[in-house]
Order: sequence, then C-alpha cells, then structure tokens
Amino acid sequence: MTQPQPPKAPESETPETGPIATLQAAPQTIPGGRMDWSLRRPDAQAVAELVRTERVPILVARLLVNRGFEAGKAVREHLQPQLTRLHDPFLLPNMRAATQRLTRALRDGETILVHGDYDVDGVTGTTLLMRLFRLLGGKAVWHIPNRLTDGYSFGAHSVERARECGATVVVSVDNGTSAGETIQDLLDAGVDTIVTDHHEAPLGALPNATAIVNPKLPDSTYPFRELCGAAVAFKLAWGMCQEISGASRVREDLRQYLVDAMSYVAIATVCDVVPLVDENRILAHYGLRTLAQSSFPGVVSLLKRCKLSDRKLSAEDVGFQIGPRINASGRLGSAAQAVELLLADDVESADRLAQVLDDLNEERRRIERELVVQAMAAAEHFSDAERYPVLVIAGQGWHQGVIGIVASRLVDAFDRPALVIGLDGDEGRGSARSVPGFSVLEAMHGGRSHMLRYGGHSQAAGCEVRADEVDALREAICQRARSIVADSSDDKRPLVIDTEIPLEQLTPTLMHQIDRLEPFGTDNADPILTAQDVRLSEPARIIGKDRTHLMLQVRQGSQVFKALGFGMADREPELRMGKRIDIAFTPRWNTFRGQTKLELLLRDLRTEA
Ligand SMILES: [Mn+2]
Repeated sequence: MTQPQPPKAPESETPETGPIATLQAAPQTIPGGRMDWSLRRPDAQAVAELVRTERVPILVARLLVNRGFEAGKAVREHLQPQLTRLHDPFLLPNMRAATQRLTRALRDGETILVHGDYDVDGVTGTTLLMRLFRLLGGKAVWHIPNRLTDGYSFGAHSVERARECGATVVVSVDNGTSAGETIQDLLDAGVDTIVTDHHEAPLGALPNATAIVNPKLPDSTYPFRELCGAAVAFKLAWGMCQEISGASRVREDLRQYLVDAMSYVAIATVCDVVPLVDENRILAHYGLRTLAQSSFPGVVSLLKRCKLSDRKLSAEDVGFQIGPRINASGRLGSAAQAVELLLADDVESADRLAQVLDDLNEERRRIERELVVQAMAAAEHFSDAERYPVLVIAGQGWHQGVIGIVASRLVDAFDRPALVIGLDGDEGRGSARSVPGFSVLEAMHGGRSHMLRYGGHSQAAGCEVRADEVDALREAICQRARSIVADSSDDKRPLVIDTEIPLEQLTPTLMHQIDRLEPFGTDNADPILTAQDVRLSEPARIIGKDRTHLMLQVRQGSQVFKALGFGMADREPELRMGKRIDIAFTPRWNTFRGQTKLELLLRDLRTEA
C-alpha cells in the first residue's frame, strides 16, 4: 500500500512562533511541525499547591492542573480511586422494580433471557449477568442479535428467541430504551422486559417495560450519566446481590463475584470510549487490576493470546488488543464465540475459543486491509480536497462490519472526514468518521433527502442509502461541508502539549508517578510532552508490514529512548543524523520478552529547516 501524503502545512513567510518558543530561555524557532503546536501553561500557584499537598512531582502536578484539578478532595479521589466512592445502585431509576422482578424469577425457576448487543459493551455485560444468574442457580440463556441479519437491538428475532427458550423475563444489556414496539410484542406474548441501557431515551413514550434502568432517562437523578452499558448491567448485578443478601453489605461469595465482574466492566468502559472520570475511573482502575489477575479461563486464554499475561494492564492494552478480538466475531456476523469464550469454565474450550477469536480478528484485519486498498483507490477520484471536503465513497459488497474502521483509516490518511458505504445490491449502509473540530453529522444533514436513515454524533455517524443516490448524496454532503469549512480558518490540526521535559528527567521513577493518573482515555487524556533539541543516535528506520511506521532512537545528553511514530513513515526524509529535532510524544511502558522499558510514542515532530 502506498502511504498517501497528508496535505502540506501552509507555507508562511515568517516562521511560526508558537508559545513553546516564547517559553524557551534561548528561543530557536523550528518550523515544520505537521500539527499546530501549543504549550499549556498551567497556573504556577495551583501547580505548587498540588506539589505541596499531594507530594507529586511538578510534572504530574502540571498534568493534573491541565486536566482541571486543583488541590482538594477531588484530586485526592482521582489519585486514589476508592471502591467505596461507587454510587449506590439503587440511585438508578427503577432499580428496585428490576431487582424484585428478577429475584422472583430466580425463586420461581423462571427462564431469564439476557439480551445483549454484539459489541464489546454488550458482550461483556451479557456475560456478567449470565455469570450472576448461574451463580445464583437460576435458569438463564442469552441472545445477541446477528449484526448482518438481525441488525442492532431488539426486533422480531428477540420475540422468537424468547419463545424458543421459554423465557418469561428478558433483561437487556446496552440496548432497549428505544425498543418500545418489540417490548410490547414481548409483553403480549407474556414476557416481562427489564431494560438496562445507557443510550439516550427516544422522544415520546418510553417502552412498556417492567423497569428501565438507565442513567440517561429524563427523570433520572443518578449522580453520573456516563456509564457504559456493561456498567449499568453491573449496577443491576450489584443491586441483585444486595437484594439477595438482604443488606447493602453483600454476602462474601457475591462480593467476590462483583470484584471479578468488574474486569468485564473495565473492558467495556475502555472500549465504549466513555469518559474515564468519576465512577468510570474507579471501575476501570480496579477492573484493569482484576482483569490482570482474573481466574476466568476465558480471560486467561485471551490474555495469553494477546501476550498480556502476568503484567499490569493499561487502557491501551484493552483498547488495542483485547477489545478488537472480542469485537471480531460480532463484526463478522455472530458474537456467540465471544460470549462463549468469556463464559467458558474450562481451560480447553477457553483456549480453543480464544484461538477462534484470534483467527476471526485476523480475518477481520484481512478484510479491512483489502477494503482499505479499495477505498483508497476509490478516494483517488476525489483527491480535490476543496471540491470534496468530505470523502464519500461506496463499493458493492464492502463488508459492513469493517466500514467504520476503514472510514477511520481514510480520515488518518487524507486528513478529511470520510463516509464509507458498503452496498448490498440496491441499498447500502454507511459509516462516517470525522476530524477533530468538524461535525460530519452536520455535513450529513445537507444530504438528508438522499438517505433512508441517518444519525450519530459529530465525530462518528451512520446512514442507510440507496445505491442510485450515492452520487447525489456526495454532492449534497460536500456542498454543506464547504460552507462549514468556509466558516473556519485553521488548516492544521491542533496539538496541545502538556509540558516540556528534558529527556534526562524522564526516569522510570517519574513514569511511575505519571502512572497514577492511569487509565487514560476520554476526558482524562494521555499526557503529551515535548522534548526540544534532541538528536538521532542512529538513522531513522521505517517499520511495519505496510512500512508505514517510523522508529527512531532519540538522544539528549546521556539519555537515549526508542521513539515510535505510527503512520509517520513519510516523515523519514526530514530526519538526518546531527539535525536538531523537537518531538511531541506520550511516554509509555513497553514490555518485550519479559523486559519492561520506557519508550516514546511520537505525536508529531519538527526539524531544523
Ligand atoms: Mn454501549
């Protein structure tokens, strides 16, 4: 595959002097960063106060102030997440009705159908409820719609599945809040439904369910709205444990179950990209520890497959290694293997299923790679970025399980929002991704008359469209996008840097202190640091299967670090031995053959002209 050239930075007569230059004692401006660098300037007094009260290094104090913290209770809770700070499950709307109905079902030996969704959030949430019902001796079966044939959430397949297994109670995970019609059909068939979900409520009437447990319901008074679906299911499980224990302090075996179940919640919390603050931070923090020590055979096998056994796990490990494998089966059709893996009770079937997921993930990557090549080729027809500010491309038979990922790749490659449509005969489904600061949904509003359905957010959206409308849709979306772009001036993407650090100060001891801010993710961003005036200690190398990545050894004083730039291979010609380089990076641990070392993940670099 050829590495496409991202658009060139605008040439300017005067070299760009960012705030970084003004903070340097002997400023030397080095133009040529591909992104627009700016250095944050946290309030010095607030930083000093944190250093004094929390005894953190100044760099950590700066990171904290940059993330909105000041000395006080909130920062202490952030640095030391406490399980006791989790909110009471019964603060969620309708929790009592839900736990009472389920306790009755367990007592009377009713069959409970756990109805999840096919992504990581749904799969892990389904698993944790299944484990609870089994632990409590209940009759429970699960159902996850087939992405390609059933589509998302509830439908006729749900009623069919309930009837087939003789369920009288359905518990949803990660969906159901908008499934009024099917939930009524279930009720007409004598089946009660308990919804656990985290999606926004629809306008108009809510489903006629026994209970809708969702922190985003209009009348919810729950203190935190941003739980993922598996976390809401976990809250239901916790509520059940309290109900059964007859006290808010739960029985020992149930307490152990809840601790174990938190590992599933951590996976979902990271993969569903909910903000890693408040309760989510506590769940992710403890859940990642539980995950690393899990005794669930499925988790053990999965970690082994990901080469993550016997080590501390980060949000990155979950997001890039564990998540994609759990998602792979659902993407290619049925999420059954993923649920079966997580539910496996013996090592043999766990190992076998982990292998299956690994193969499916490879298959998914192969399909994705092929599709990226086709999509890139198709995108060449729309290389004029002014005429086509949004890439809208479509292809017959493009796998709908990977079009979202392919759209992300196009965004990275072309630095433009992209809508990728997989056509299946006369109709197709599209998936759009955007660049920061541009709402692709807003652009899609311009093409509303050419789509059957669409929706989403500013950064990610989806649609259904007729094949013969694709060209008209492209024109309409690009027309709207041109008017949006005309209103905004900045060409380069912003890169906001937390602070500067000489490489010699970046020690393992300091890194352990930075680790206290983990897990990083939405609303708790990875630290981005800059080191100025570094040199290569050996020639830059281009690495990776597709030869798209950059690997450097950077030196400053006596300190040398490996630095990796994903998708930055095209920067290699700028890099010469002896040249001054400024790098922007995130420090991270890398474990290879049992050895853990500090390395740098490059965000951007700029070199002497
Ligand atoms: Mn979800």
